[in-house]
Amino acid sequence: MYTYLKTEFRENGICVLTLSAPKSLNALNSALIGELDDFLTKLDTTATRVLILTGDGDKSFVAGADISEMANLSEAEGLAFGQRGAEAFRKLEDLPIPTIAAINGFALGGGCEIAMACDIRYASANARFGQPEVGLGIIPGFSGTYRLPKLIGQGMAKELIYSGRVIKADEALRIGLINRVVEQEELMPAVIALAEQILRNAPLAVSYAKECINRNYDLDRREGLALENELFARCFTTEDQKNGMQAFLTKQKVNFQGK
Ligand code: CO8
Repeated sequence: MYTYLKTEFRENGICVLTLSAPKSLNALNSALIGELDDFLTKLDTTATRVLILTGDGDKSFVAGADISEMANLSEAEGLAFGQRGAEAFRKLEDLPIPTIAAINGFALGGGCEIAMACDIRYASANARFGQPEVGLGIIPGFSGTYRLPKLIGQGMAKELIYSGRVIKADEALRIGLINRVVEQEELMPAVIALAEQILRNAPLAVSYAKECINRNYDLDRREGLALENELFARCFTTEDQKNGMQAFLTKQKVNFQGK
């Protein structure tokens, strides 16, 4: 159904979404971005409870936006291209389920930006990160100037964006851009293991926690604390809370239903 996306829906509620444009190291062309937007709009987040995003092959996660498509854009076309990507990434970030980027190689420019729109980032040891846009005469256009400083702080974000320096996975880990580094063959098993650990928890509680953290982008301290209070209280309307606490008190195992 899609040209640039491969989807694998597993029975346990994990979906692995692979971005696939192998001839350009999975660069984000506008058709791929359109497919991604369509996929995210239609994704059933009741059936799918964790989304894993990765790149095709063992060399590149996403090598950025497609430079051949951008080379001759006008200002209006640049605006439209940037908006399409940013909107798709915002949909990814706003999904009510956890998302994990399995970064299996280059994550440059738009590749680093799409990884940052995921909740959690695991990378293989061969992964490389950077925002090399200024070397092409542009700036990050898929929300990198917004998300990178939030993740790693302004000073480090400015250094990476102004210099365009490409960093290795161990440095990305050290500065907090990613959560974990493993060998390439261990990447998907490690990501799946994390997804399965998340799946053992109450789906609504996980979703409320994500909502609190994400909405803090837009809220001041008082509003952020009030939102947590509200969603914490809402947990007590769920069967999962009753079953989870009852199971603890009676030393039983719990099977959360997401209700
Ligand atoms: N776009 C298009 N094609 C690409 C891209 C890309 N981003 N990256 C790689 N390719 C292509 C190459 O042109 C090459 O094609 P061909 O075989 O036809 O010559 C093929 O993929 C393989 O690449 P290389 O031969 O270069 O492979 P290497 O192993 O030598 O190098 C690198 C790998 C280091 C990843 C190198 O390809 C590279 O530097 N790529 C570009 C990385 C980059 O600068 N990315 C940032 C792009 S800008 C961006 O993402 C901005 C996002 C916001 C846009 C908003 C727009 C308004």
